[in-house]
Amino acid sequence: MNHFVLILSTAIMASTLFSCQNAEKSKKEQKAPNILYIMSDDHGYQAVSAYDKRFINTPNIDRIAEEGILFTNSFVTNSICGPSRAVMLTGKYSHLNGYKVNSGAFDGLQQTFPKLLQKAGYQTAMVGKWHLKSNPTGFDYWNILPGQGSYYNPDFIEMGVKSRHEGYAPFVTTDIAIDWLDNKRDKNKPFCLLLHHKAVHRTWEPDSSTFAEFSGKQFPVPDNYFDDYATREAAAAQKMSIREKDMDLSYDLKMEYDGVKSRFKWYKTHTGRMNEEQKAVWEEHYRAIQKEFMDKNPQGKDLELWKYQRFMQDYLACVRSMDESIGEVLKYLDENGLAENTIVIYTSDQGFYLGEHGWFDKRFMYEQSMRTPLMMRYPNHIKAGSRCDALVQNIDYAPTFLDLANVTIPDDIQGISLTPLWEEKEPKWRNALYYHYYEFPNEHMVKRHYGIRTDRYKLIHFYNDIDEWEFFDLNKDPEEMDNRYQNEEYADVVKDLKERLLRLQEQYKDTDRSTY
Ligand code: SGN
Ligand code: CA
Repeated sequence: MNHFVLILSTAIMASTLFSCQNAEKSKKEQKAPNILYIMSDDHGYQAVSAYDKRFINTPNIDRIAEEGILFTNSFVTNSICGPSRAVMLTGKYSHLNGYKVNSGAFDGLQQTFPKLLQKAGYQTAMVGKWHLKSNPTGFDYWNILPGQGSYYNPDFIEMGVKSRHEGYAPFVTTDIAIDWLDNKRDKNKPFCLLLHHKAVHRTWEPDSSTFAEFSGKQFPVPDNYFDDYATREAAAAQKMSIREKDMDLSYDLKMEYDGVKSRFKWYKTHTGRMNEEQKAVWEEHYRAIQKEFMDKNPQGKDLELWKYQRFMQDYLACVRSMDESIGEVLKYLDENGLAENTIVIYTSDQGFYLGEHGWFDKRFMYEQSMRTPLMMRYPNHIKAGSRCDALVQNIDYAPTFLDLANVTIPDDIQGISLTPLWEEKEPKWRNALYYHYYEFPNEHMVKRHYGIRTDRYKLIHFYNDIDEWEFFDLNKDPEEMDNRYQNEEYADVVKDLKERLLRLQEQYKDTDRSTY
């Protein structure tokens, strides 16, 4: 019935044409599709094997891309948790949806895509990490983790009622989602389910099923791990270094037994919610690592490298469990005849540094945190194995979901539907992205900044207690080590980018200079 012409998307310089493939079925002919929107927390694309095979194999997440489309240039507008979630719900930048930093409460009275889908006859549900303080609105069912949530035996708040769930967060979250799909929804209506994981957020407490795989495993160290931040004043001022005390031996890396008593204070942070059996397995695992650490007693650079490996082991172990839990929900769709008419999306609330520039965490407009994984599967509509290089951003998710559900996209939504990227041969597309980060002064001390990114260049202005411009030629300097803002050779390019940046600020209505 359906056949497709696959044209791999290619970013054409000086042009805005992208094409990923053609689809034949018109939206009108379709039965309203279900939407399963899976999102993790802090999952950098470097730890998704569909993007990068150096660190971990993630077969279940990759399956979504293999059977659908992988977006190779996917970005956020403000690389921090709550704000990113608010952008995704509203399709609007932080200055318009009102949620600029991780504090205060999201204004749940405003328009969101779940509300619009609900109005159009969808059953809507939100399960897992929410992190927006106010109670979810626009959902027929919600069952959320309080705040950041816990890895072990997490509490969940089901429609206002809190209870403890035995088990490990990714699996518990998936079980709750499957229970809603199986038993709680109205099966006569299409559904939109937001399945949002707490994993893989700090402080990376792995499930014991992963201990064997990651114990002592060594990973390639990024070339710029020992970055000295020359030419980048704001980068030098951050407090998110693995090498420095920002990454703590006990709090983050769990070295807190025998002989390191002063650090013992964090033991409860990790084990406080565990039952006796979980605690015993955990202690056995970390005591052995600590013994080896104390015998070796690494110092200086050796210690900085040891910290990188220790961090990666726990971070990737959390990725492993989350990937497995995603396999479970995909299997549920397969086994219940839901795979074909359900659009599955995988993304993260933002990217994450895995040692690049010596860092963990996110926030900066540099590549590892401005980017976020994005893939979608929609059998019979998106051809398996498609890739798309167009510049896409998390403001685009809301209009995409509405479009796929054949619901009118309100004019005040700032993003654009991604559907032309696989439905049209030569869709017109944007050629630059706008970014604005606000959370300063705060933990990790990343200064406020805004900027523009094109397919080749990036221009950033750090402001507030600093006035620094940074400019990068991503073709020549993909690691963003060399701020060429003062370089005469690029004077015209910088001038042009500054004009385009102003135009983007006007287009996105971020023009109130009293706020930045
Ligand atoms: C916590 C973390 C930070 C992290 C923020 C924001 N510290 O405060 O490292 O940057 O969350 O993360 S922790 O000690 O509590 O782990 S976000 O993804 O929720 O925005
Ligand atoms: Ca996050």
